[in-house]
Amino acid sequence: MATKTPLHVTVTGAAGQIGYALLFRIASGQLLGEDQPVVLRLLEIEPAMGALEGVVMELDDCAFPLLAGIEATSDLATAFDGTSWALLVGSVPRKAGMERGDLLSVNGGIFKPQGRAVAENAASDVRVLVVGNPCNTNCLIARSNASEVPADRWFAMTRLDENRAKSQLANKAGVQVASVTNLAIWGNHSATQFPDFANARIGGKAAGDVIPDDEWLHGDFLTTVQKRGAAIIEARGASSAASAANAAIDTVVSLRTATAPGDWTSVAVASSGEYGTPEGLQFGFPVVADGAGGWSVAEGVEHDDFAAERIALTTEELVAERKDVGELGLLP
Ligand code: NAX
Repeated sequence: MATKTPLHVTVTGAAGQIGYALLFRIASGQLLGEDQPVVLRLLEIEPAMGALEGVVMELDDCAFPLLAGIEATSDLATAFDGTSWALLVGSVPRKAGMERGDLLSVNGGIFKPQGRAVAENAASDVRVLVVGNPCNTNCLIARSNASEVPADRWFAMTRLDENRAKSQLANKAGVQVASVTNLAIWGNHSATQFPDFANARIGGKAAGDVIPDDEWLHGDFLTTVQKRGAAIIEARGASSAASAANAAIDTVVSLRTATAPGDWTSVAVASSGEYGTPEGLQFGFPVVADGAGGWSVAEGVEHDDFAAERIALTTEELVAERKDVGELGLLP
């Protein structure tokens, strides 16, 4: 029997498709461990409260031994009260005809107050993972409006891209995906991201030595990973949900447990200027976790001209997004 004090976990957009794939796994212990009871704090907008009620009924019907309570609410203060992990999933996806500025503006309206609500209500050890797109800049908005919460507690999700890239490399090499390590996603979770195949390793060897197909690595591999989200929408008629929920779980587990020696994990963090990245951007880096809640950007990763050009492009996009949301008055 679990004897630990329950930790509160907030999920926003809890009645959405990622929420549906995520909540049951959190309640079963896959997020914080099999000896850690959790209280789920579920945020939705008013029109989705009915659907959320149904999800809560299903959670009840699972009789999860670790689920110590459920709070379903449309009130920000209640949703973030005492929370230790806030998974910000709910956002408004880009619709046909929407310009980037519209998207940033609509979502800024969500993430600015949520940032404040985290600062005012969360537990002192709170960590925040933003999944809702555009996740890097949404995270930047929330973090910038919550200066009481240290910058190193804010994360935006690039792990789905890492997992996609590892799977592509493993399939091409004909090996198990677990043998692919050191796969970093640099920059923005968008089509400009750079999945760094040159520093990836397969069974401990450089990926380029195991897959001696430069044309594929520089071409189809990159575009497949960058456009995987669109390919899933095309095939499924709906965007990635189970794989996104899985990546959110992977991100949290990788941040709270020690990274294997020599390896790293992909997550977008507040840049302190590492690798020449402008300070303060929420930027995808290779990250090493110490197992005690701390993390650092992996040092000494080298890039050739091809990689440097790609990283410059994704950096430019994030700088432009920051400028846009600044002009919209979303950054203090
Ligand atoms: P859904 O549209 O199924 O669910 C979103 C839910 O958020 C809805 O139930 C909606 O009512 C709720 N919501 C909207 N505004 C809210 C607010 N202000 N407060 C609380 N809840 C609110 O989308 P879903 O497929 O679950 O995707 C959620 C987000 O994840 C989207 O922004 C999507 O683009 C993003 N993704 C991010 C990924 C990543 O790797 N970072 C990959 C998957 C996904 O595309």
